Amino acid sequence: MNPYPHHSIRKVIDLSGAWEFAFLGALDPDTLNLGTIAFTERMVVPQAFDATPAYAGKRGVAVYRNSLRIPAGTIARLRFGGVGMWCRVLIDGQAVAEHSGGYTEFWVDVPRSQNEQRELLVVVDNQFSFERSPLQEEYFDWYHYGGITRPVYLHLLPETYLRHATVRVLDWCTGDIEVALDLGGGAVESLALKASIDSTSIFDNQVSITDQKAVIRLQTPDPQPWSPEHPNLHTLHLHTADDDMEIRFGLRSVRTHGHEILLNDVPVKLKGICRHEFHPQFGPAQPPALMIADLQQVRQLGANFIRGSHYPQDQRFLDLCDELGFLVWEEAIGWQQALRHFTDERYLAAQEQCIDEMIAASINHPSVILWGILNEACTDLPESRPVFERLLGRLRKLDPTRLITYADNRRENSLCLDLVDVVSFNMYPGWYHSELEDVLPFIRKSLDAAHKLAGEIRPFIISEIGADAIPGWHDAHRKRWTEEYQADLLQIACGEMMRNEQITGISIWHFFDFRVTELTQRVLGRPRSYNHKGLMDEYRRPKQAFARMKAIFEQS
Ligand code: ADA
Repeated sequence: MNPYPHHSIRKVIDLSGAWEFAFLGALDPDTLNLGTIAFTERMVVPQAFDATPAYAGKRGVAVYRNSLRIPAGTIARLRFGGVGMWCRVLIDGQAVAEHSGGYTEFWVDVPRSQNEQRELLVVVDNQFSFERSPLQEEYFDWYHYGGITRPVYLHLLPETYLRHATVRVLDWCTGDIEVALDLGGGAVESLALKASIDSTSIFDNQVSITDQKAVIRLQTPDPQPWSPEHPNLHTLHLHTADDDMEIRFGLRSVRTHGHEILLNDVPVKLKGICRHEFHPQFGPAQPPALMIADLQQVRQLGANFIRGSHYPQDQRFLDLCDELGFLVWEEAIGWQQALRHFTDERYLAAQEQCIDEMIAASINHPSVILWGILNEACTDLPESRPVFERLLGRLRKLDPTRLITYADNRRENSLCLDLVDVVSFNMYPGWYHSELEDVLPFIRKSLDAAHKLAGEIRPFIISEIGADAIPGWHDAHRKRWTEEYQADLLQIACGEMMRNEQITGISIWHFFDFRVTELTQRVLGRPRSYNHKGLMDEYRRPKQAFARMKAIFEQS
């Protein structure tokens, strides 16, 4: 199951499998003597090495080794789906790239050589270091794993190749689209290009190229709109003399109207969950079987919406959401950022890179309807507003076709709510404060605040609400930590969401229980070092709340 874009002419080698591996311990990756490493072990790619028994809980430097066979003098690039948390890539002992931020896709150019047998080394570091990995810190409320956690592919390329293509839907009814092409390799002034949609040839012409870019307009034959009910996908096949690229796209529009989100001009209620990429045996390196199993259970829940919290998603998961008709909120990484982050230019540059990489990878997924940033940052402080203007502005500039939002927990004290298309509040009445009887008034007060602060009526999402429940803990008192209390609280929240037309949606925190940080000041509220706000336990065994929410979501 390879992520789109696909290729039928271009040679692409999937490097998934058991790579040579060595764990070197907690040292500085700049002090490595790579020539002395004994690769006595194996580690599967993709996998989080610290989700395996031998390295559970370990933090340090690991080195992966693989060999590449590249015809002499050929241009080649490596496509990494994601490496946690920092990595340095070396070819034949020469450092060619570094990357931090474990949840975004990145490409590495392989230096050309007359040798056909090449050595690939990936030095990975899962130690927290603001220097090396400013986007991931130990205080976040999820466990940060290390390793090559998403697939790696080797692309063998012609002198001029198709580097990236964006499909922009101009009219979801007529199927009128615009395709923006980026070329790589040798500069050209024109390119012989063929294009077909769903195997019908619709373009065969010379395209003029400026600065390695070109834009063409195409008409989808037999246009079929994409929607959750009918997730019709069209396949665009681009073809040059010696390269090709196959992209899928969906004919749909998403916009707001007052408190409504309109999908193809029809109001949609977002009934969903927040989902980390996590499993006890794989960490964030979710096998396709797990992705499909999770989506089966999203469907069983009667949900149509997934907030990919709190970082860019695996492209294969988004491909499945496209095919199965789920609506997705995808966000750049963030967790309770403070002023020390917002006054650090390196941090802000790293956030911009995360946004750029997220949008470059996900721009063609019809399932993604919302872009987000910076979960629960300090939006009550004036200094945060320019940062939100800068990063939200970047989202808008890179993709004016989708809605933008962010999850705010400053709520009535927020200074940034007028900057988004959709106002989203995280709230925990009845859990961290107040009691069950306060949940409904709190939701209604929050909605009023959102309307006042946003300057006008906008769609409003409860982007997080929930309660911890220890799996299997039932008690006549029905108090905190019981499955009953969690279900009682969520029943109030989801019932209000369904009844109140000014609440456009909900993403319950959380789909399943998941491992969190082991920092003392946090872990004392997290039995077993787990966050137990899941509707299911970490092995996806439903708690009482699952059935209770299903009954509510399935109401018309
Ligand atoms: C916050 C945060 C989540 C999680 C949640 C909780 O809203 O966004 O990641 O930590 O609280 O369980 O307390």
